[in-house]
Amino acid sequence: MAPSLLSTTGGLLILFCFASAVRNSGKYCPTTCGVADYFLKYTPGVDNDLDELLTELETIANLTQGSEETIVHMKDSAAVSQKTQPDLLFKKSTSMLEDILRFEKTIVAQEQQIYDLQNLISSNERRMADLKQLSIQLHQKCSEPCKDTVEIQSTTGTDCQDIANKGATTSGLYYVKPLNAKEQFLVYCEIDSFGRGFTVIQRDGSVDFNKDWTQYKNGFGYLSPGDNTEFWLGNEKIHLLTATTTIPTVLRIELVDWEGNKKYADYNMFKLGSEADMFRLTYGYYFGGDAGDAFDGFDFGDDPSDKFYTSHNGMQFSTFDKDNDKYDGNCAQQDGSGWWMNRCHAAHLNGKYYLGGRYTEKDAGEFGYDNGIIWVTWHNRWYSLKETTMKIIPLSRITAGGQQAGAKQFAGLGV
Ligand SMILES: [Ca+2]
Repeated sequence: MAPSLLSTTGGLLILFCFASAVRNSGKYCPTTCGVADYFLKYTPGVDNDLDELLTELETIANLTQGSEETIVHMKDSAAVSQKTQPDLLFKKSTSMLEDILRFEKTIVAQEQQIYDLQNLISSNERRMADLKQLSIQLHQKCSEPCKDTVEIQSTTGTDCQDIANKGATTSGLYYVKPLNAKEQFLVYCEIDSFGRGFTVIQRDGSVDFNKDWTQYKNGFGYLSPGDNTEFWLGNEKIHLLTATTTIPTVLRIELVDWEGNKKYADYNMFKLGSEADMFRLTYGYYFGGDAGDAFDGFDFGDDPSDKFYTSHNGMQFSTFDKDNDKYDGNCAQQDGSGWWMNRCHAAHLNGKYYLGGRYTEKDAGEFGYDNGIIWVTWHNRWYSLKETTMKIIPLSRITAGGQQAGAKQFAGLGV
C-alpha cells in the first residue's frame, strides 16, 4: 500500500506547487496556458492512482471477510472439541482461543486502516475536484485574448526630440516615423527635464545578443514603458533615424560597471548606412565623455597595428551569418554578437554578459576571445560591463542643461 499512497500524495503536492506558481507569475498568458495543459495531462494519472487505491481497499476488505470466516470456523471447532474430548483438547483449545483473540485484534486494526484509507480517498477526491475547477478556470482565462497593458503615448514625431518639441514630457513608448520610413515604429523615448528627447537604440545587460543578420536588421528584445527591458532597436530603424536628418545626430553611449559607476561617451554626426552598405557605422568625431574613445581603437600592446584594427568608425555590421569584418576568421561568430567588427574590436557593447564583470579566456567558450560587454578605454577587455545604453539626439539639443545632465538622468536598468 505505502508506495502507491506516497506516489499519489506526491503527485498532488507537485500539482499544488504549480497552481501557486501560476498565480504568482501573473500577466504572461502563454505561461498560464502551459500550466493548464500540464494539469490536463496529469489528470488521467491521478485518476489511475485513485482506481488503484480502490482496488487495494477491496482486497483488504476481502481479506478481512476471510479472517472473520476463519474465526467463526475456529470457534465452532473449539466448541465441538470441548464437547467431545474436553480433557485431551483442553490445552489445544486454549491456544486456539488465544489465536482467536489475535485475529480479532488484527481485524480491528484492519478496520481502522480501511477507515483511514477511505478518509484519504475522500480527501483526494476533494482535491481532484478542486484541481478540475482550477483547470476549468485556467481554460477560460487562456481562451481570452492576452491583454496588452503596455501604455503607448499618443504624441508622434520623426524622432523623440521631435516628440519632446511637441510638448511631451514623459519618458515612455512612442511611435516615430522618420522622413523616409514607410511606416511608423515603436521606440523608447527618454525625455528629461531640459526638454531633451533621446531615442534609445540599444539596452544591453543579461539578455543574449547573439542573433543573426535578420534579427539585428529588424530588432529584437522588448521595449517597455519603464525602460527596464533589453533590446536592439534594429539596424534598419537606426538607419532611418540617422540617414535623413538635417541636423547632425549625436550618439550617446552610457555604461554601468559592476561597482555601480556610470560613464558615457558621445559621438557626433553618427549615421548608420543602408542594408546595401551593410549598415556601415560612421561618425564625425568623438564629442566627449568620461568613458574614453573606445570606438577609435586601442593599443593593446600585442601588435603595432592593434589600434588600427580595433577601431570601429567606417566598419560594416557583421553577424555570425554575415561576415563583413576585416579578419580572416569570423569575429561575430567568435565573439557571439552582432557588431561593427573590424579585427575585431575595442568596443563591444552587444557582447556576452558575465556576472560580476571579470572573466578569462577559459570562460569565453570554444574560441576563448574577449567576448564580453567591453569598452576598453574604461575597463580592460577581460571585464564585461553590467549595463549599456545607446541613444541618439540631435546635436542642437545635446548640451541643453549641460553635458553632465544627461549622464545624471541615466537611471540604469534597475535590477
Ligand atoms: Ca571575416
